[in-house]
Amino acid sequence: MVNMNVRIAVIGAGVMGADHARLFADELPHVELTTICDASEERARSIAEQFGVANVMTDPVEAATSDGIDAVVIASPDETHASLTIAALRAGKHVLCEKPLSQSSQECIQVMELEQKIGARRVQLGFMRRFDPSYVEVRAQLREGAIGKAVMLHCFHRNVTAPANFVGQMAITNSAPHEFDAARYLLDDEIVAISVFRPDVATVGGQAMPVFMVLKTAAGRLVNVEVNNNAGYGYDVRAEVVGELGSMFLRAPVHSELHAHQRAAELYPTDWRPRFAEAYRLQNKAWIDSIRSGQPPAFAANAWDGYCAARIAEAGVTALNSGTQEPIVLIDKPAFYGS
Ligand code: ISE
Repeated sequence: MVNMNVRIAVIGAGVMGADHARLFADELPHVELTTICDASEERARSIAEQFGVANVMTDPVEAATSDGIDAVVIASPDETHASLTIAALRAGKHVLCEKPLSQSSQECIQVMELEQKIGARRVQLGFMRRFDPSYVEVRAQLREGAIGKAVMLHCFHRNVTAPANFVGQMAITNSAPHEFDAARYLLDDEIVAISVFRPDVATVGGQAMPVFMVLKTAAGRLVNVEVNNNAGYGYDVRAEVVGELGSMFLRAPVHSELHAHQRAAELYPTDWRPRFAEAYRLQNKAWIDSIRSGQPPAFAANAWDGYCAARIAEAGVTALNSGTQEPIVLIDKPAFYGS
């Protein structure tokens, strides 16, 4: 479909669904945003009106399989991602699925099996950080040997407040998968074990208390990940890779600096959209380009990456409950997903 517009349905009209709709309607060429679907017709209609979209639907399976679309963005609640991906694949659609692909690695295997049966890579996963200029640059520098062999990675991931539906383990199953994928992507290494700790003194956050994870990689690197969904002060994601010859920090874009009352300050966004605005734009552009060209984007996350993140999260939940280090055993990587 090299010369054609890609006809898209967005499923889920929450924060991310609305942002995807905006990107496809206002920022990206070669797209026809035809449908917005949400369980709440009112919410779907409001996004559709905002971006001039013709169809409003409330049944996600109908939206994912409808004749009038080529591709579907799945931004509905986490537990619906895999089944909607499967429905869309069976109907011959391309899929951009928000993370996680599933909270069950078994379901990710079902998606991979179906994709292999179809014989074409049709699923891109919304690990948008792979497109973020800071992650791209750090990865490139690492590969060029700028800091020698990478031995440790420190990550932290903070939200202002956890959404009301957040329970304790969602720090691991919903937020941390970004870190799991970023670690695999930056280090080019698989995660083989995880331990999860919680600070006993923390009192803010109720069920959604901070978690502190230590991951081991196949090559013997160490990665620590703090997820704190009630940090209060702003959306703040950072990382430092420590190599044998130096270290590299990821940097968030800074657009201004406030000077007042004898202080200088940088402003924090209230959620991830401003921090990763360029990453989302580049991710969605790469997805459209890949559908039009028939070539999967070079470093986008695929169903295998979704499976790996789900396995790590599953092991993380077990480790949280057991208090012991949990091994992460993966199935053999299908040749279909490259080496
Ligand atoms: C949310 O679902 C996201 O995907 C954000 O990128 C992440 O930072 C946040 O922690 C998640 O809850």
